Amino acid sequence: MNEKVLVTRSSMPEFEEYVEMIRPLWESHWLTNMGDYHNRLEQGLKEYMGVPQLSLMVNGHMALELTLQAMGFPEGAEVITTPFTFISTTHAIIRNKLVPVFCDIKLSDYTIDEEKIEELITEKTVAILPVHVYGNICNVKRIQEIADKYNLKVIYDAAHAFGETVNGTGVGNFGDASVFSFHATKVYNTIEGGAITFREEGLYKKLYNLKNFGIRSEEVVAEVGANAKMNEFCAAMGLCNLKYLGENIRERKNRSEYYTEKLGNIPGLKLCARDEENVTYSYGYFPVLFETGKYQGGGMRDFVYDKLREAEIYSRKYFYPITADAACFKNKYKKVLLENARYAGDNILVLPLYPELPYEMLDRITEIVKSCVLSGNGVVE
Ligand code: T4K
Repeated sequence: MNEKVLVTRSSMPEFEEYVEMIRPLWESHWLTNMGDYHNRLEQGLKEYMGVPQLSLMVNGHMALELTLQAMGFPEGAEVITTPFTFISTTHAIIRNKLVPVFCDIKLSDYTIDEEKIEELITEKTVAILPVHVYGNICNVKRIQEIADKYNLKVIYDAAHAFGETVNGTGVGNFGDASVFSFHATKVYNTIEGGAITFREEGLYKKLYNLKNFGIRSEEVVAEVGANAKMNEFCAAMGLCNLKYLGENIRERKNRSEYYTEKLGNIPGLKLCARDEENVTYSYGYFPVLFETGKYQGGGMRDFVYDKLREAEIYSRKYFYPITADAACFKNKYKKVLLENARYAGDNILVLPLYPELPYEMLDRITEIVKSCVLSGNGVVE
């Protein structure tokens, strides 16, 4: 019980199972560049996610970058996006020489406030890039209506929503494309990895070329691509982990429900509702909002974070600061009121959650959280 507890812990198959999986690589010597495991995993994931097209990538970030590149937007075009996300989402826009236009979020589920999108659209807008943050699904219907009205592309950052469905439809079917992360910290990991799902058949070839330097043949390089291919060791890990995904998500769900039981009725604490009946969640994160009643602070959140650290429990402030306030581009882009996003960034703490997290540890964590809140320390007046 005295071991450090981190916010998450990578899910891994049995050592022997992985070793058996990679053994053939010592015979084939084929280690990367769209090998057999890469192709098998693309097929397996397409089936698991119920999507028509899927392209595997080296990580979620490159998947975002190359999706934007594949859309062929002109330099300086604007992309409406959420600032309440991991920095990767915003970086991918800027690294494509596009301009992020930040839109505030809803405090009900922390996803982009679809009713604030239209007022941000200009003649330069080409796309909307929302995030299914913490696995909470955006209002995909309304976002599509807006996109159709203004002829915009919709690219979902679905890094947190792998394996989720809405009314039985895999989350990767919404918008023009959805991007997933299979990083070691995710519900499903390929060590490092990611994927793009989409409908348009032609996009598969485009992405295939872009992830392989833009090479068409031994002597022809037709465009400036990147190296974003998933290697065989990562694909092998992905094939192994796919088998245990159901069990993994069940264990996460049980622990989420246990947290909710323990922390559900405490004044000043707001949990993320996982009660949309038509949604199957994958329980990647357990965010808790410490309500200060003020649009400032982080008082109680930071206090709890410190108290947990004293007990060697490492929660995380996902996502503080919001990406619009990142030191590398603060104040560089259009100023928009981002009240809710800053409030969430200042007051949310993500508690440890992973399949093997012992229930005694959940008791310990919830007791510390409860005692901080009930003692009232750290509240911003
Ligand atoms: N879009 C969104 C919305 C995202 O959240 C992300 C990634 C992306 C795009 C980009 O996808 P990728 O290019 O990463 O595939 C972590 C992850 O590195 C990052 O993947 C993730 N989002 C982000 C939310 O969290 P850090 O800086 O917090 O990671 P780190 O190293 O502090 O790890 C957190 C905890 O995870 C550790 O305390 C223990 C555990 N862990 C970590 C590693 C690296 C393991 O158990 N095993 C490991 O190998 O960013």
